[in-house]
Amino acid sequence: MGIVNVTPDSFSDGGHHFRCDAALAHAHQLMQQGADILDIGGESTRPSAKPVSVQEELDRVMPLIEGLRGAPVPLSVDSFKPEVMRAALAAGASMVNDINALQQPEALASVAASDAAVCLMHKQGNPQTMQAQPQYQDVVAEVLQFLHSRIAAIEAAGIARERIMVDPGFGFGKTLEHNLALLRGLDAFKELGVPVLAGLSRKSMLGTITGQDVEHRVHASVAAALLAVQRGAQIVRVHDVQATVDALKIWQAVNAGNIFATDEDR
Ligand code: 7PM
Repeated sequence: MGIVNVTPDSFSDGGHHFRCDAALAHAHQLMQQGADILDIGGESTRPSAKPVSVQEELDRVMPLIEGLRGAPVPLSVDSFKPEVMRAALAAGASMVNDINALQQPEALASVAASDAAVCLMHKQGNPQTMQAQPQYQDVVAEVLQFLHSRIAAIEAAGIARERIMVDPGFGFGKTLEHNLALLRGLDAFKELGVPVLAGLSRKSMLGTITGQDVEHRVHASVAAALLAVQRGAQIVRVHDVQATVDALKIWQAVNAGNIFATDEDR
């Protein structure tokens, strides 16, 4: 899953039209590099980010979704706002990536009224405060428990299991130790019986470990994506599609000749 952010800090200067053209070109580049899904977002979840109005988010995201209509890969809308979900799905997006895991009733209803897929992500707290003091007794068990209960609620709302994927939400109310425990224990999420998505790309946990700033976390991100896939992630949400695809091709080539690999590994 290739990340396409349409925020003023992602494609700076040049005004709205320039930003949209640049994002569209970026989306095409990611598809060429092998992205199987595009995740299109108009609001930064960065802790210090200013909240964006529904209208502003629509203005950012909709031209891109309309411009990508007919693209050969599914389009995911990265939003927790029901209005943005509905508009994006009506314009051809086929997946919702909601960092709130459809806990807002209107968001749940918006997806239920469509036939779109949905990614349910775990977070502790909200983006403004979540990194202040994350606390868990057993982070893997608690995140699993949350995702279990969200899957149940969402199935009860009439959304078939086949449409659901889950995400432990790396960096969302988690310390470095919590993030590492989740990555180490990612295999456990298979028990949920739906695909697992992992988002580690360029995250601050990688900066903490390597000492690299956000512009220089490509290598760490590729390593993290590969480790996540080895532990059962079916989808990795990444900025650096080419580098990640190359790494995964090597992994797949090695696995293809491994008589001990399970079908799942392939
Ligand atoms: C600042 C802080 C900017 C954090 C951007 C971010 C995920 C996601 C994000 C994830 C799913 C980033 C994050 N992360 N959606 N949206 N899973 N499903 O690094 O891990 O992209 S925003």
